[in-house]
Amino acid sequence: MKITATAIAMAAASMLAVSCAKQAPAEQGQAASTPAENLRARLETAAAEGHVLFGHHDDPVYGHSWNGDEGRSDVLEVCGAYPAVMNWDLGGLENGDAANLDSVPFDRMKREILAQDARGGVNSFSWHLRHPLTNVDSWGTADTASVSALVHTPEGRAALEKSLDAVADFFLSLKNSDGEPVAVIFRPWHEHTGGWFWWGIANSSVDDYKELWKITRGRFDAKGVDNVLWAYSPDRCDSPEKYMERYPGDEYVDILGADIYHFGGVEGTPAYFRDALNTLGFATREAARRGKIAAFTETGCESVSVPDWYTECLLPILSAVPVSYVTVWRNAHDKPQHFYAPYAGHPSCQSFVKFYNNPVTVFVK
Ligand code: BMA
Repeated sequence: MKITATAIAMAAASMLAVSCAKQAPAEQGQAASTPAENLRARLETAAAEGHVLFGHHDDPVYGHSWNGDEGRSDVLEVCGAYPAVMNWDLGGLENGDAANLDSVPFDRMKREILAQDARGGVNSFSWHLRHPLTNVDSWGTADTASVSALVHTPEGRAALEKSLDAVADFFLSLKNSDGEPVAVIFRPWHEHTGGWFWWGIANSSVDDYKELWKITRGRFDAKGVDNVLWAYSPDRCDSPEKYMERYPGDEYVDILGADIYHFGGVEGTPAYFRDALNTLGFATREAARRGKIAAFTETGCESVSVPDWYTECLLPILSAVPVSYVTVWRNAHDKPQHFYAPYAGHPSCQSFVKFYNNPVTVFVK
């Protein structure tokens, strides 16, 4: 039988009930679990049982050859189920834009987040934000003091906090039909070990990067945001020291992840395996040592150009490292080669259906 996220959620809920029942009377008086703690338990259960939730960026709002339709998803059209994780990007929210940097209207995004939550799925967020002071986009790396200006000057700090408040308020506004907060994963300041974002290695000292995280987390905590799990997601790293170099600390992070893409087609396969297994090895070992969750936070092979990529490349990696979820990037509607999940009719559909049917992977109906 195909494992669904709903089944895992039910198992996790019953596990929580058992552990609560075993608590000593003094402990029973403690506050109930937060939404984030419940999501953490679900992800831990998935990994402990050898399951990996499959995720796709912007899955139900556009696909390879459609945009803005309702009830569609390239993944659904290929395998009959939705991804268990949907990733969204908040870039633009900090400026009060009505749509994000890829033109996804935030009101539609919010509707789909709640629908994903209602079907037992999980929502995760990246943030390609504009610089709070200079308004350059995430890829604007000319200013090497771009992080320092935010964490060390009063104007920078105020601008940063304004941007953070927009995201914190968005998360606080996510309520299900019973009025309960919807738990989500937030993955700010991602791929910082690369040099392509203004918070990356070329634009931030180690200490300033950590400070950025601490301010971010502090601002959310001050607003009482308790429905967020925090994910740390470097790009590929060649040593455990590099992986942990800019880790802000256990009190700020719940999920240790890695963003690693398959480049260079078939010839790039050995490098993809090497980098993914190495970096996810660092992530999973550190996560186990620190009582954290591990995840393959972003991956993919553009155009799924390697035959049977899902069964020949991704599945062996997911079977080798105990990650709780994996997310592949988006199927752009306006860039014909820019897609990471197959769409109906693509040659990799058969491999994707095998990937879907494998007992390791989790989707939602
Ligand atoms: C990149 C590409 C861009 C997109 C950006 C932010 O990887 O997909 O087209 O604008 O992510 O989502």
